[in-house]
Amino acid sequence: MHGGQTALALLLMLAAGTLVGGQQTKLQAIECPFPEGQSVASEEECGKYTACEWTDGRCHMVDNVAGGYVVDSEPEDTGRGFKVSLRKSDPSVTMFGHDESNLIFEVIHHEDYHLQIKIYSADESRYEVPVPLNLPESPGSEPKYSVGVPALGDHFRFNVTRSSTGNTLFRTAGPLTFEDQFIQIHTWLASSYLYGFGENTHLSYKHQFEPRSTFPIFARDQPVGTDAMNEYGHHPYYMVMEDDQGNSHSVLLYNSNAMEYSTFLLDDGTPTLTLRTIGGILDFHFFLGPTPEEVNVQYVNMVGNPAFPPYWALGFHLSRWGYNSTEGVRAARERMKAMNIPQDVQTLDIDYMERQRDFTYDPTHWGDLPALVEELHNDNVKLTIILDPAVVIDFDDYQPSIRGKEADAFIKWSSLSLVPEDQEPAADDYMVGYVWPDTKTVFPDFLKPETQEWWSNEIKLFHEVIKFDSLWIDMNEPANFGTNLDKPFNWPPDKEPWSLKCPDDKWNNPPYPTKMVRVGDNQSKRITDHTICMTGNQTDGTSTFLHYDVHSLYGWSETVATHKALLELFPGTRPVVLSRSTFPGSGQYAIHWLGDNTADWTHMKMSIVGMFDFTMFGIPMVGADVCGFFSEPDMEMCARWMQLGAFYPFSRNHNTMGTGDQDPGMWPEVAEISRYILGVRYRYLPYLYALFHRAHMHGATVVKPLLNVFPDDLVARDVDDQFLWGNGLMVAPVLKQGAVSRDVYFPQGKWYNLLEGSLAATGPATHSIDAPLEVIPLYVRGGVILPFQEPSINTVDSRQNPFGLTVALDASGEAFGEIFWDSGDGEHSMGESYMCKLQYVGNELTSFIKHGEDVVVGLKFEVISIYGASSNPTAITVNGASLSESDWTFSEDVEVLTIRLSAHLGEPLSVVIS
Ligand code: MIG
Repeated sequence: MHGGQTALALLLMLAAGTLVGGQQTKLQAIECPFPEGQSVASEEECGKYTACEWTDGRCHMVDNVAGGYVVDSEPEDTGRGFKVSLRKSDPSVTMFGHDESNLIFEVIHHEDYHLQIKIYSADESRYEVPVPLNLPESPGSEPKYSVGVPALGDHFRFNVTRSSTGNTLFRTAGPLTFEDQFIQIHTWLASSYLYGFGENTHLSYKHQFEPRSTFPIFARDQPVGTDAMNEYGHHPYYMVMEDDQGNSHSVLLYNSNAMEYSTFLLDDGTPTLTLRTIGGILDFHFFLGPTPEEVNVQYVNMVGNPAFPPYWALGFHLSRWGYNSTEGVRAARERMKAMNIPQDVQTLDIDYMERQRDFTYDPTHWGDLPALVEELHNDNVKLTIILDPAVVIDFDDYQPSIRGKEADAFIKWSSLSLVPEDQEPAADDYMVGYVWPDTKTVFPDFLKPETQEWWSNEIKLFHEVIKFDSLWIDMNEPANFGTNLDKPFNWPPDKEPWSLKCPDDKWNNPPYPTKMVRVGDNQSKRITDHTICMTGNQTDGTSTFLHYDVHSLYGWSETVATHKALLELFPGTRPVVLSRSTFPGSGQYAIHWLGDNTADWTHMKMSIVGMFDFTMFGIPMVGADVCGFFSEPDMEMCARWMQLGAFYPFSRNHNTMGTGDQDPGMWPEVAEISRYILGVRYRYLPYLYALFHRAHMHGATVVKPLLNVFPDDLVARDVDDQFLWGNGLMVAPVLKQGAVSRDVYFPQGKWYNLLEGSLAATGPATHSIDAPLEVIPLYVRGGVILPFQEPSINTVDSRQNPFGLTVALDASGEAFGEIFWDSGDGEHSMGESYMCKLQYVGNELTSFIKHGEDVVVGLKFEVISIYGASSNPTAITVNGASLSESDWTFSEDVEVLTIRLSAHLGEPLSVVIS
């Protein structure tokens, strides 16, 4: 803040006044949430809740005067913001009881574009998310916002306003509800351009408001589907584009309890959002951008910039569940090699394990696994293996569990009285469940330092047996089979039925279980379904947590532990941890796949939305199971999916057991298409790598929705069947069965066909584009220089190849780009990396080397293609020397000038065209 100014400068006193009758009528759309869902809505049901009112055939929340809080103090300057006390207006008005009578509303100023608002109990301390955030030590000096609250004695509401435009970013509607296990707040939204929240089964990137749409958030082993479901990760984070200019803000509700959000229109058409959580506090972070890209960067900087993937991880990954033997893997590898399809990573699923126990391999079908690993490594292919978190309760013979028990590494029942009578004595007071192995399991508490050490040690020991390069951590929601049911679906038939059964108490059966109990495969209709009981105790060594609160942090904590373990095992490298469950901050350590999809065209389309969502969440290294996990794709679908998947940042073909092989070598057509399109991917990996460098250093996005690059283009805001790599390469996959063309939207500017160089469109425009099976429409944007390298069968080889530049000129004949290069792995440092800026201005292409000439010794530019070149030059010089006419070709029909040269990357480049 300005010198001398107090933190109260952020405060805008709202005019006194309560809602008048007419306004309240409009708020009838603020529905009263029934634990069983709206299907039970009736006057009688409504009458059970004093916080609800039945009017005109609707059950809605009572108004703010009756149901909310009153401002109970003058604003107090905290130096970093201000706070006011709140008091519940009428203690008899409640949903489920246990209302907090006294709250604190606190505004904390962080950066000029970043403020935090907390609403918490004045009387008791409640759970707050223990995951660290990057917050500045001293605040910015010129906040771009103000926060409005009413004066002492008035009914509490608040709003957040963007100062430059007056746009209202947040403006509470109706009452705030703050009970022990039910917290609810509603806000008007600046527009219906709402994006984000997850991990959910979103059919479109932009959210729907009509009809009302409600999604739960809580980590859950829930495959992809088309209903509104909560899936593996927990990301209560959204963005709104406020106005036609593209001013945007985002909001994180930093809360890890089970929650849900609901989007709907008030009766007057105002887009509105309801947020409900069943624990913790309200802790909001607002980011004011103002562009969507800046919003993204600001958020990602706070939760932690994404990990920098090693170069090889950007290559193609091949995986399946059910190779069933080393021979199965060899057969797939042979198909890849026979067809010359690039591959950098081979992945093994749980079928490599003996009896599906971590840190073992099956001696019968996988007996020569160490030899297979050597074969892969000789081919420069890396190995990823899967680990599940749960370990068997065989405390006599299975060393990892024996050592785990010594370290006291597992989640315990929160009270001895909860330990089931039939629990094996050797399992002490650990919570026992059942997953893939044929005996019961316990669940490591990865929050605990001792558990992290134990895990790291097991990983180290197993690496002495199998020389894996990276780890895939699955089932970390955590998943448990058959919870609350008679027995798990895979329970050994010869054994007495058994399952983990959660007690009937307020944690395992909360009064408001959220919509999650009614969606997806939730057989017991409880929040504990398919996971462990909420009455588990966890600890980070300092505080004790109930699993109820930290459930959604399980995957995050396993990710942190696994990342640490890999760093200890491979010091100075960039660990690759592929995690199914994620939380804000996971992107610093994890890459992510979008879970169990189906070989289905709708799921193929949804994967683009999933990529956009995880870009927002700060986990840009993301992709879906190419060709689908469940069920079998036909040749056409797998070909189309390989084309799309070639542009997922994390590009992996994977499928479930019991289905046919679907690696790209399985169909001659798919093999040919894959060889070609992965060749295009490998060709432009230097560009993708530079984007990941920017993501890691600055929090920039890698895959971008069109709206990130063209925020004032209203059409672009709805486009989620096309995407960009950076701001330069646009991908428009075919997503419909039988289609041999598609409509492509070209935003403002010139767009060239990526590989042919011909002008495809001058936007904004929509064109129908031919796309027979072997074609995926790809474009480069005028104004951009894409570095490339000739492709090879893997990145070890391709990294040795000559470089080239795709120079796509904009309307003024200019283009810009950069190259980032280093060893492709290891701790990232300026000293050991090369960076050059490229520009094409006034018919001259110039490189400006920032650092690292030594890093690119031996690498040369050998070809430069200029798209949009107007005529055949009369002369070209490279670093002062004239080229002979045979060194370039100009194609008049497509206006492409191709120059062959030989110039070291380590020397400044100047190409003058006259
Ligand atoms: O319950 O390890 O999402 O990718 O192939 C299934 C077997 C367990 C779920 C993962 C999937 C993996 C599968 N796993």
